[in-house]
Amino acid sequence: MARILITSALPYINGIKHLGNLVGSQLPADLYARFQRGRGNEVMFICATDEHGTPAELAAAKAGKPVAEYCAEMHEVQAGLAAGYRLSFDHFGRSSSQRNHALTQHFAGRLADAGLISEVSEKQVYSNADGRFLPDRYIEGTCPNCGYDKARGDQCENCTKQLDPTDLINPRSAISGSTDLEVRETKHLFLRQSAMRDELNTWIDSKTDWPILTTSIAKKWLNDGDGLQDRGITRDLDWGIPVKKGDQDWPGMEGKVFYVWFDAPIEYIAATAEWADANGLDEDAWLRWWRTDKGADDVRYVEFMGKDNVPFHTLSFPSTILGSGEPWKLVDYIKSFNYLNYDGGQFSTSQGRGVFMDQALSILPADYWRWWLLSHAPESSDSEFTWENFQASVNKDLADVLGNFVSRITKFCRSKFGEAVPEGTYGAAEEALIAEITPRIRAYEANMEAMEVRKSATELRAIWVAGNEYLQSAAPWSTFKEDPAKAAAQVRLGLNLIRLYAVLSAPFIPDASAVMLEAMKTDDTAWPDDVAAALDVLKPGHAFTVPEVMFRKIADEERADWQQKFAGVRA
Ligand code: B3M
Ligand code: ZN
Repeated sequence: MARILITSALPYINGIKHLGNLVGSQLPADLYARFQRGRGNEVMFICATDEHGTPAELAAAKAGKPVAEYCAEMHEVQAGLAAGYRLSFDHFGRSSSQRNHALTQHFAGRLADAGLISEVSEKQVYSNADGRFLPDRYIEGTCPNCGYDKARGDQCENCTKQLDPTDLINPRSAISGSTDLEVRETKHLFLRQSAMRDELNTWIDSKTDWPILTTSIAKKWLNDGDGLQDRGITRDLDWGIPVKKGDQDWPGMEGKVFYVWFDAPIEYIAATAEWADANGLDEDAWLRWWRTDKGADDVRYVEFMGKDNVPFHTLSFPSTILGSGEPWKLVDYIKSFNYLNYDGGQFSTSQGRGVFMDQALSILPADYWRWWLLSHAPESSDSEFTWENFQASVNKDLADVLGNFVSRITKFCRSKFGEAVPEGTYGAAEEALIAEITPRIRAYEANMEAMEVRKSATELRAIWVAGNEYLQSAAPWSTFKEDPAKAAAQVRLGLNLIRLYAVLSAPFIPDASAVMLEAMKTDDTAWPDDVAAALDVLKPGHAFTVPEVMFRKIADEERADWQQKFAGVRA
């Protein structure tokens, strides 16, 4: 039995996420976690809300709530939606937890003791009207390069020129619009990543099984231009983890907090400690997942994220881990995703464009979305959500193939043999089907193990289709007239196929899998290492029930209605 640690990129606390966010990390991570549990491996599946940084403060201000209260409420909203999509985290933590405070301050202390922290004085823009320092992206003004009047302090989105806030003409606060700004001296801590360049290069070079997309991004940041830069890890914000060296104050850092990207990846570890706390377990229960001197040396650690998060996970977070000088687990494999686009444009949380996690669940159950998103995951390139494609895929794969198969087999058996598996000896046609799906099941396993999401969906769909085609050609309703015994064998195979489909399909469509197991009145979910044996689990006489229709079809009218309803910007 293997031990597999899985983390998904932490969704920012502000706002309900759209389907593009969901398929870009949490959902494929859940697919992999469910598969590995189904194979009998020990899994620790971790995620959390990413609760610090300016976006959290601004969202709370917009909601007219104290930021701590806003984050607590939004954490519950996001946890509820995760449950709605059956995301089977072992723990869904909070980066504002006391565990993360302590661990982040611990790592900062270790990095300081290792001489990897420098103190840098820098000029920052202070807004008197807002009573706060403004991060670069919250300063707007006219671009000196192209004259665009909504250029931001870090970049002009019109001509893409990299900017400093002091480059902007007529700068103003993006929060209040106030021009009452002044440049103030402030001191911040920098992580001396430049000192770790060789160590990071050696570590990245050791990752020979990583996708090219992942290693090329890492190597670019490591070696292009001036190479890996030192990075600010503190901010002048009120909401965040206070800057401390372990449990000691950090002279000169009073009133400052750690930068959100410094503390967020550490929450992967802290959330595992939160899991132990929530389950009344001791420190070793979580350390055995994260410390190679406490039993984590046999753990395989896999991270799931969008490609824009790759630099932080291949450079910044490993810098923190390696720089600490302590034997914390480093990631073994990173699965990163491109973007899901929406009906010819972009999904956008800030602009409220696309279908959001709560809206999707309000029109159809989780399995419909899980199946479509995973079978169209933006793996090697961006992919496109269109309502037509969604309707066609759901109606065909789920309703016409899988749902129809389950319904026809169970209803026909009930009509001729009652609600129990009939006697029957498999013949050539049944052996042929077993021979056809066996290599497909092995290919399905291999693709799931390799986190090839779309290829896995293709194999699973083909296994459903093979059963349907067998049913079509066997036609037990016709066979029954001449040879009821042969029809009985055909139906026994069909009922056993339903159980097998439940086991194989569970990572993709867990609710439908549960319905099929319930109908087959079995809790035998052993993985089909031996396919023939797997198709003989439900013995003659085993009772079953006919399930309700598992998947309804999407009608053209409702698809058109949804297309219209979600065309614009979310209110
Ligand atoms: N919340 C960025 C994002 O949602 C950030 C991920 C943190 S993972 C430690 O894209
Ligand atoms: Zn410009």
